[in-house]
Amino acid sequence: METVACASVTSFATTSLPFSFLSQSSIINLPQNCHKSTLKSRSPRKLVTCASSGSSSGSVVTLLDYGAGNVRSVRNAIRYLGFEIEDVRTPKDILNADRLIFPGVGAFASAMDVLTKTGMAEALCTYIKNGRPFLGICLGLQLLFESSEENGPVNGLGLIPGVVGRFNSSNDFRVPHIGWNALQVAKDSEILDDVGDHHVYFVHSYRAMPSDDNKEWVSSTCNYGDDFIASIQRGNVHAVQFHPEKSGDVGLSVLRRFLNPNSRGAKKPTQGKASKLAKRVIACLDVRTNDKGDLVVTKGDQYDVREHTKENEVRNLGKPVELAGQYYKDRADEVSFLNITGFRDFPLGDLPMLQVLRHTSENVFVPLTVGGGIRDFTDANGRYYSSLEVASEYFRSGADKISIGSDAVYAAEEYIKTKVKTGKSSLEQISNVYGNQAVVVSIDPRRVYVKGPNDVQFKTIRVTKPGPNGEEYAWYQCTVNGGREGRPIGAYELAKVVEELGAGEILLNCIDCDGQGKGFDIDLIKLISDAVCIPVIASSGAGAVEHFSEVFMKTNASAALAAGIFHRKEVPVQSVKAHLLKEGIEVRM
Ligand code: 1PR
Repeated sequence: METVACASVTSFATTSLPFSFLSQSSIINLPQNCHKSTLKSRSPRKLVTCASSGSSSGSVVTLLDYGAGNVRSVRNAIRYLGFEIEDVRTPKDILNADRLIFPGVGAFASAMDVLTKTGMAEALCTYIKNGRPFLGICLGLQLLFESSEENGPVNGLGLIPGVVGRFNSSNDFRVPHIGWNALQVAKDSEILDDVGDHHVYFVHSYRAMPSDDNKEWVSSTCNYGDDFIASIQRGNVHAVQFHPEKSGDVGLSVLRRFLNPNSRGAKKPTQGKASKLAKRVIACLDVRTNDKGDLVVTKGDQYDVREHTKENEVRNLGKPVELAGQYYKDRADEVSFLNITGFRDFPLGDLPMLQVLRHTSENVFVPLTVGGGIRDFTDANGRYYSSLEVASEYFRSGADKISIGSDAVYAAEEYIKTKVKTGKSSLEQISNVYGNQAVVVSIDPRRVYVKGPNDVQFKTIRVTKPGPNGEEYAWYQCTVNGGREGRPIGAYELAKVVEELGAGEILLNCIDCDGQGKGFDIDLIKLISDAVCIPVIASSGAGAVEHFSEVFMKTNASAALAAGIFHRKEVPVQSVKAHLLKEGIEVRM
């Protein structure tokens, strides 16, 4: 049994004197006034302390989920590690926790609002000042600081000096910062012992910066344009900007070391060589119901997913949950599910797809994206569902990002016509509530050759390989409904507009290349990845490991996605990564 010293502390944030609190292992001084970052004095204030024997329920962890978004992944990871979860319902539950995890989700201002109104903010401050075992994740780290510029300035809990600011998207650094990056460990913090030189998964647009005022807190930094704070630790109080629950086995070990300090084993020897943001390799599962009614992973040739046989059945390449689990083991950096008939079937009626997400997220600890059918919908009974409700259900079922196809095309067309941001499109609504890092726009363009650059009103490019009639130019026409209908908008125009409307990432397919195995459409990927400041995922056409190095060397793509070669087991994810590493392209191993 652990012995916990608890401190009864007088009110928070009213005087400018700093005070101290006792933790299990140390006395920590904190600035008492949350808004005075200039405080330098560290003279300890008298505390009334009482010894208590705590942590009788060793396998229970208290989770602070204030209902703003998806914390399913954190729950799944905790359960996977063999711990039970007790949810915080009242501020008292925080004060009584033996071990508290706070996976902050959503926007800074709304989180602070909820915490303040419910009395949780005060309880959190008391809990943390008492040095009780705490792990904040992502926004759960940022909220500990004095304030944030996100839709602000907005005051935070004020426990750590510093302001949370937005990444600067100049200097070629794409915002949001999405992907697997390296840590520079500043001080021994047992929960990071297995991270070593491995990559961990980040997804955020705001970050806290290290300074003289907060250096006692900083346990690691990460470089993305600037050095920002990747984790903090003082005594039992930990917080991480990255997502341990999405960082594969390394991330699970961070959680394990926090949850079970008594079993912290020896530091594992460092094997990785992480130094910067890695290029991502993504496995994509196109999912649909086949003619027998089973949900299967399928794969098309230029979006045609039917076998060319007498039966003309839907090609069946396996079961979604099994394949996703396999790709996780193979070290895919993300897994995407595209519900390819979502445009005609209402996804909330498509419960098997939600089940797929629920089951996958129980054992797959890398980011999961789901797309297909995200739009407003009125069912047969006249019940209206907003796209936000559809997306929320996907998030609740375990998705980390949702991907919008057809509906984003309609929204972009409308915006180009009216020049008015209504805030009502699915893209805007979901991005406003969940943040743009949670919204991918999937583009399904088809190459259209033209003779000259001015033959169409859309952006054309000089193609590397001329068209069938010797055409030297092409534009990329967006399609909807799984490539069935061409629209009067180009991929370039769409990409620019959806970035403005709140997309955090672009999944760039190409119908011409899909399933062909002849390589990515480098012309298209270069065009789009040079046009926007958000990350672009190159998709369609991978047939060999060399196609991955080609796309990363010749374009600014942040990730490359493939389907057919992985499903048919022609090229395993690991071989792609080994090849990229050999070519000097940093990947997560
Ligand atoms: O329009 O919001 O309902 O979303 C539908 C989603 O389903 C879109 O993301 C769209 O790309 C996808 N989709 C629709 N029909 C198909 C089809 O194949 N008939 N799949 C489809 C698109 C494209 C890729 C594929 C790569 C890599 N799949 O993601 O996985 O091309 O394949 P490869 O490596 O084998 O070449 P909405």
